[in-house]
Amino acid sequence: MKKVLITGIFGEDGAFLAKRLLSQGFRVFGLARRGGSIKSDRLRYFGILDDVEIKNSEIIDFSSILKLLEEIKPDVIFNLAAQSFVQDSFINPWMTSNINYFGVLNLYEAIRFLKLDCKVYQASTSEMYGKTIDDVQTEKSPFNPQSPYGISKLAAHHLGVIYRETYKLKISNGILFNHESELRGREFVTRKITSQLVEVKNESRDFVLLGNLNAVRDWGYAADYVKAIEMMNFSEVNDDFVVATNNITSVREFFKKSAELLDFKPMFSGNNAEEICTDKKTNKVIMKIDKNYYRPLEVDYLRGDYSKINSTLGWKPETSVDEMIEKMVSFDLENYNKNIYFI
Ligand code: F7E
Repeated sequence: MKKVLITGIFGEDGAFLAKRLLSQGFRVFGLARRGGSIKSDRLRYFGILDDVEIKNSEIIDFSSILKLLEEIKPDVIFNLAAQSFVQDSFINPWMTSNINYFGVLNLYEAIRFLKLDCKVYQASTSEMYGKTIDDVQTEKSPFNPQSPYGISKLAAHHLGVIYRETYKLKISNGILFNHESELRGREFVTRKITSQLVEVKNESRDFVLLGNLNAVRDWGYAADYVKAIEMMNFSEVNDDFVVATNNITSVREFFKKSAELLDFKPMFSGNNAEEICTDKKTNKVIMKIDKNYYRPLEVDYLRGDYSKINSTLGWKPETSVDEMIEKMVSFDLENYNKNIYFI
C-alpha cells in the first residue's frame, strides 16, 4: 500500500485530498503541529479523522521533519503546510517566511539526506504574480509578489525548481489560484461573505464589513483543484503547473451573487470607503467598508491560464464560480448556528 504524507492536513485542501486518497486505498499520514488538533474539524466533518495517521512534527524544525520522514518513508508527499493568510503575513512576516520557505527547505534537505525516492507536491500560489501586467498569467508570466506571503512562496517555488534540476528531486510546483469551498476558513473573503450574509439574513448580524471590493480573482472550487494536485503527484512528470479557471469575478460581484442567492436585492452606492450595499427590498444596509480590511499592498487582478496542465495531464475545472457560491451559501444556511467553523 502506497504511503502518502500530507502536511497541512487540517486545512481545506488537506481534508479534500485525504478524503480522496483514503477512498483509493492509500495509507494517509498527516503532519500536525503539537496542539494543532483543535483544527481537526474538517477531517471530523468528512468522517475520516480516525482513518488518517496523525503525526506530531514541526516543519520548521529540521530534526523533527527528518525523524518523521525516516519513520514513515513516504512514497508521495503533499506539502500544504503554510501560513496562508496574506493579510497576516504583514503582521507576522518572520513566521510566514519561516514556515513557507524554511519549512520547504527543511523538507527538501531531509529528503536529500535520507535519499528518499518520493514524489513531492509543493503548494505554490498565484500570489507570486502579485502586481500583474498581463491579462492572463501562465507558468511563464513574471513574478512580482506584493506581500511577505507572496515572497515566501516565490522563494519556495524557486527552491523546488533548483532542487529538481540540481539534485533530481521529483518536485512539482502547483501554482494554484484562489480556491474556495464550504470548508474554507472564514477569514478569507469568500467564506466571510457567504457565512456573514447568512447571519444578516437570520438577523444575528447587522451588515458585513469588507475591504477592497474592486479586487479581482480567478476563483475555483477547492475539490476540483485537489484533483489537479493529485494528478501532478501521481504522474511521471515533475514540472510547474498553473491551476485556475480562466474566469474572473470581483469581490463586489461575489458579494452581489451571494446576496441574490439569499433573496436580497443588493444595490451598491457611494464610492471607495463610503461605498455601501443596501437591500432594495427592506432598505437595510447589508454591507459597509471597513478600511482595516484594506491590505498595505494589494494584488488587484489575477486570472490564470490552465492550458499546460490541461494538455499535459488532462485536468480542467469542473465547477463554475456560480455553482461554487451556491454550494457555499447552501452549506452556510444549513449549518447556521451549528458551530461549524473550520478554522
Ligand atoms: O482575499 C479582498 C482582499 O483573503 C481576496 C489565500 O488562499 O488565495 C488566498 O489569498 C481579496 C483580496 O485571499 C476583504 O484585499 C476585500 O484582494 O480571500 P482573501 P487572497 O489574499 O487572495 C491565494 C491564491 C493564496 O495563496 C492565499 O493563501 O479580497 N478583500 N475585503 C478581503 N479579503 C479578506 N480576507 N477580508 C475582507 O474583508
